Amino acid sequence: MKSRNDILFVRARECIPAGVNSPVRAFRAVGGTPPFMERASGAYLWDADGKRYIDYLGSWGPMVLGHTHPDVVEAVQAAASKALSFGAPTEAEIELAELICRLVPSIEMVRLVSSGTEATMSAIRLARGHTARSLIVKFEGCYHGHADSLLVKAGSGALTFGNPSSAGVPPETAAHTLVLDFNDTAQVEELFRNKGTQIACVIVEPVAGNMNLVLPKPGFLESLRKNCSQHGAVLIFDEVMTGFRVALGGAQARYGIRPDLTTLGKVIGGGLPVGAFGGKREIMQKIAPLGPVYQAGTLSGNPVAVAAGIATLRLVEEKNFQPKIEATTRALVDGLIAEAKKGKVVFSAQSVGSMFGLYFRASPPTSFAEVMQCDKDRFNRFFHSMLERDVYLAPSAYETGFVSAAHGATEIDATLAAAREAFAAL
Ligand code: KE4
Repeated sequence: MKSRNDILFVRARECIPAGVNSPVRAFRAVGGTPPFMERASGAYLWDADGKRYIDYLGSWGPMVLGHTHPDVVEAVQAAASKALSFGAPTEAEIELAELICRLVPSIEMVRLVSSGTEATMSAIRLARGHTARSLIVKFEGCYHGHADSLLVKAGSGALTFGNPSSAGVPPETAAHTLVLDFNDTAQVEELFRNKGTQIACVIVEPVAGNMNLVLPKPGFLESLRKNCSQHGAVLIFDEVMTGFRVALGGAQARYGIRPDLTTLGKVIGGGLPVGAFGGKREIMQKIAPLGPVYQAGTLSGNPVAVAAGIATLRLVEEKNFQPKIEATTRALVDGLIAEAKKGKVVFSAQSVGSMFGLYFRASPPTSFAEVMQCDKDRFNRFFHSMLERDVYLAPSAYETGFVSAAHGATEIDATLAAAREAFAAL
C-alpha cells in the first residue's frame, strides 16, 4: 500500500524539479522519500500520513520559538486581515528595523529583503560599491545563498581564483571570488599581504552551519576583523543562520567581533519570507535611493511577513529563553554522546546556542577537510533509523540541527531513547 508521502512525491515530481522547491528537501543526500508535511505545532511536525515527528530542523532555523507560536499566528492573522501587501512604507517596517538595530548593536541602519540570498547578494554589491573593488573572499563549506558570485568553490590553490560550483555561473564571475579554508588564519594573513588593497569584502558564517556545525577557532574571526580594517575591506558576517540562535545578538555578540555589515534571515521572519542586511550607517547610505548601489524588492518589508518577524523578535527579546534553550540543546548533545558511547559507536557532537552538530567521527571537525572525513553512510543510516522512530533530523550529514524554545525534557528523553536503538542498529 503506497503511503500518501509516496503518492505526493510522484505527483510533485511531475511538475516541480525533483518534487521540491529547494534541493536539500528532496532527501537525495540521505535517500528515500521525504515526508510531505501537513501541520506543525511547538516541537512537532505531522506528515501527510499523520505520522508525528519531533522536529530538529525548525524549517532550517526560523522556528526558534517552536512552530505556530500563538502570539506569532495572531500577529500574522491581524496583519493579513488589514492587507497582504502595499508596496509602500509602513510603520511595522520601522518597528522591525528598530528591533534589529537594538538587538544587533553593529547594525546602525538596515534594509529588509525577502530571503537570505537577497541579503547576502545585496551586501556583496554594497561592499563592492562602497570600496570600488571587485574581489570578494568566502570560505569553502560556507553557504551564503545562491547568488552567482557566491556559488563558487576553491580554485586549484586556495589563494587562486574560484571556480563555479554551479552550472550557469560564468567563469568570469567566479574569477572575482577567492575561496579560502575556514579557520585557516595563515591563509587569511597571506591573502591580505598579497591582495589586500584589491579586496572589497570578506563574507563569512561566523559559526559555520552549512558544512555541518564548525566553530571558529580562537583568533580566526579576530584575524578577519584586523585584516579587513587594515586594508579597507568590508567584513560581512552572514548571520542568516546564527542570528538569534548562537546568542541574542548573534555570533558577533558571542565572540565579541564587530563586523561592518551583517546579513540576517530565517528567525527575523518567524517562518515567513524576511531577510535583511545592515551595518555601518556610512556604508548603508550608499544604498539606493540614497546612494549609487542599486537594490530593490516588490515584497521587501511585506506587512504580513514583518508582523511575524516583529512578534518573533519581541518574544526572543522579552522571554530571554536563550539560557534555557542552550541548556536543552546541551542536554541533547550530551545525551547523544553518552548513548553512542554505550553503543560503542565512533561519534561526536557539539552545540552552540540552539544549534547542534552530529558527527560520525571521533571528534568535532574544525575544518571543511575534517568534515569530509565524517562517515556519511553511517549518518544516513542513523538518520533513517531516527526518522522511523519519529525524530526528524536535518536530511544531510552536512547540515546543522536546531532546537526550539518548545523542546523540553519530554522531547529530549524521547529523542535519546530513539538514538539508543538507532545507534544499536548501526
Ligand atoms: P535563503 O535564501 O535560503 O533564505 O538563505 C540563504 C542562506 C544564507 N546564509 C546562510 C548562512 C544560510 O544558512 C542560508 C540558507 N540556509 C540553508 C540551510 N543550510 C537553507 C535551506 C535550503 O537551502 O533549503
